[in-house]
Amino acid sequence: MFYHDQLLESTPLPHLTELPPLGMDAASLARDFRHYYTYNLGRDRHCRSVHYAYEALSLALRDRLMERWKNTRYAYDERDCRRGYYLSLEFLMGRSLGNAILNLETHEAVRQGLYSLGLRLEELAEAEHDAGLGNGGLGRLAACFLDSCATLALPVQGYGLRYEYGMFRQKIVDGQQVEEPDHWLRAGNPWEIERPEYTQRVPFEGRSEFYRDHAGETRVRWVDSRDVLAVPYDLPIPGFGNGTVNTLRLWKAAATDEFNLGEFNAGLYPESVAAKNQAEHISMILYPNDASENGKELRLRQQYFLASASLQDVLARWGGTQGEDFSTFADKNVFQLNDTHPSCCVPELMRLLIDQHGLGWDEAWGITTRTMAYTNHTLLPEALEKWPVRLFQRLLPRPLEIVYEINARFLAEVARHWPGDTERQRRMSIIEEGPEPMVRMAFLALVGSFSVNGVAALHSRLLTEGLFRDFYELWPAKFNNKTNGVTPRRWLAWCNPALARLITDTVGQGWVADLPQLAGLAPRADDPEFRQRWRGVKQANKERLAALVRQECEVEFNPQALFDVQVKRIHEYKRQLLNILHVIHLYDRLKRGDLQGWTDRCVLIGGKAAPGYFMAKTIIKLINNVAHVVNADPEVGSRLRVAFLPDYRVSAMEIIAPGTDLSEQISTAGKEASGTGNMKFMMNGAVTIGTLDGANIEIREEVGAANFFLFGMTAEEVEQARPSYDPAALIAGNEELRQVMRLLESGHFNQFEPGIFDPLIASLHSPHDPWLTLADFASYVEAQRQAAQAYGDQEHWTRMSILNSAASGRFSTDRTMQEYNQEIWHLQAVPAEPVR
Ligand code: 26W
Repeated sequence: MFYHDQLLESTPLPHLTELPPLGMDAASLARDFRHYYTYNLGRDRHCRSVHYAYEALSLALRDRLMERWKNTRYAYDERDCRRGYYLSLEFLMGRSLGNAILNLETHEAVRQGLYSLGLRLEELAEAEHDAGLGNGGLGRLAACFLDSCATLALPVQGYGLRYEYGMFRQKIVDGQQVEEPDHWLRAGNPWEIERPEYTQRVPFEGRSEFYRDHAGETRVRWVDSRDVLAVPYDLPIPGFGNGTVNTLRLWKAAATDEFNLGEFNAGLYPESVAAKNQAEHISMILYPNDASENGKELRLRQQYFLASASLQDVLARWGGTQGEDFSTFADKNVFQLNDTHPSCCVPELMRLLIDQHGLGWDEAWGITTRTMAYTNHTLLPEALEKWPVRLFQRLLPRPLEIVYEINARFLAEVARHWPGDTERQRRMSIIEEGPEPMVRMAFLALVGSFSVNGVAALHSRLLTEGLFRDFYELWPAKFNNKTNGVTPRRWLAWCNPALARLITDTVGQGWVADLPQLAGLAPRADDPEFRQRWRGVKQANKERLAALVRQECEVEFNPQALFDVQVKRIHEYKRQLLNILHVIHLYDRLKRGDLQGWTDRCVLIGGKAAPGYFMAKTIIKLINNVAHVVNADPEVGSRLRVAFLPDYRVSAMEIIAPGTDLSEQISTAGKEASGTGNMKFMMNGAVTIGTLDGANIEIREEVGAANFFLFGMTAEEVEQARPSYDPAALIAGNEELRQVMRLLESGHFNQFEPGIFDPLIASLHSPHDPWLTLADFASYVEAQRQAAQAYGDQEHWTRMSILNSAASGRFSTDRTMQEYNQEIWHLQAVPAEPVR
């Protein structure tokens, strides 16, 4: 018998009775800490590594989560409730320790318990490695969603991949990005629980064949496949102060035993090890591409692996209680697809229901299209996933047959709706024809789902007008908007304790789970004494940020200056280049002695470039070179400082957002689906300088135009301007821009590296620049001038800062999740039995 089968043999333990609840007081926590430190980790007072102290505390807290986790599961099982599943190739969880402490509401007890042992929580928390299992916004959104679902006691489970290597670590060497592998599991992960007894088997390759079943029916089976095992690792997802602990289940790929044995028996030892390696590669690395799809075979393997393992897991649980009766399956389950990445779920659920469970096509299709819902996160054409049919055929022969059948039936519907419109059929086909036919994953997700949503109002509207227009005409009721949010637990209560305290002193503590209560701060914006306290908190947070910049960048930021921050993935559409052009303009002003209305400013830019994205890497190099020149210039002094923060990640943002004055959200209108960093900054009292793009529009509506620095063209204006975009004329017509371009082109920032910025310069000059960078330069500089002036009046600025926090209530993922639930999922909240 094989290892995993053995684990499935069930041996119930009827005599295993409940244990008494664990103490939440400082003494109990300290006792358990010592227990783990001494017996489990085998360390003593001579051990110098803070890591083990972090681990001991994590294990002690995990025990507390475990009790609640079990109660939550019991509550869901007893109620036999309808459940939701959030499927995502990315979960950017960051650190778990602080989150557990906050959501268990045990901060004070932990602090005291550690104090009795001579330890400081901050130091221990710093020892935790970020779980960087995501690229950027889409992955972090998934993490915030899980936090909110648990807080709302919604029975939602996450499904993802347990990448051995997460998002690469970014080093800056000579101003350039260098990537290093992020072996985040090296020191072990106290938050995960391996559950090999729920291992699933995922087929690849082989072929499909017809056969006759016992009843004489013709059926299809997938044969000669090379299977890979999916081993689940569960992470606890605690709700805030409500006793709920949900699950994030991450799959690790493992070779099957047979696979190994077959090769071993043939005497092919090295080959068998190689085969094992190949299987295990599937969950080895996170693809570090944000918004550009690169068509790698391994990526499709990852996607199918997640889809198949997760669906089999859900079906296995279903079978455990309902047997082969699927009549109520769609009433009890709903799957939310995080972008197209898990959209193999559509053909895979069909395959499992038809081939494995004997359902007919129509019944299976009814179930699939009543359980799948799809969220789109981008309009950029280069980010839309398409897989070559040939690759699909080789890797996933049986799912491809099902895709063909789905498409044939779908195109028949299109033909009925628009008789004779073959052009429309061609446009809408799931299979894109051409020399290399492709599977269009977005269309597959669209056809297979009952709900399709964008992530901000503008984005959702643009989807129905552009990319998905035909589908919108066919099925208008499928389309809806769900504006993103962020969790106020991590992004305010945890990361900004001083502000959290001030807010709680002012409006009470209810805001942590009901963010609109922050509106109670607004009247206090007119109170000078309150403004002073608010400013004091911001000042202390700026000092904390300045310390980070000093340590990571060796640049000195003066906390009296305006902290102007842009942190996000580096991409041309996000226009970090526009930001740096403004910095060059400020530098030019200082050199010319133009100090009229000057405000001292510290500019911080951070973010990772996809390793293969040459332009993004060149932008990083330019930022670093400009920083170098500006910071070294004695004529500039402390009036202007520029730094590029290496290795931007979740835990860095926890220091950055609280210490920021001005939040840069400057994408070309119509390109940023939503943005979520914009919301974190707003919550922490930063004022936004931004375009009418993504959720910026809604942020400005909430806070009012007077408390937002708006600039640039609208999405409509961008599309209108495109054909006649004339950068040469813009440069000729603007003395400040001319001067900036002159400095850049003179090689002032690359004296010993001739020509390195030519590609950036050329893109700025190109009438075909897709991001119309120079079109918004003049209005950007004007908005920046207004921001500088506003900052000069500290009372006025503080008022704006307070009003931004006060108006951020809508941007909690609690609201977002309530909307998903009311309009898409229709789940009942199921509170867990409290532990006492
Ligand atoms: C296939 C490779 C790939 C990888 C990532 C394609 C596309 C992506 C996404 C564009 C990544 C992403 O993070 N999108 C962001 O999603 C956020 C959450 O909805 C939004 O706030 C951002 O605007 C959007 O860029």
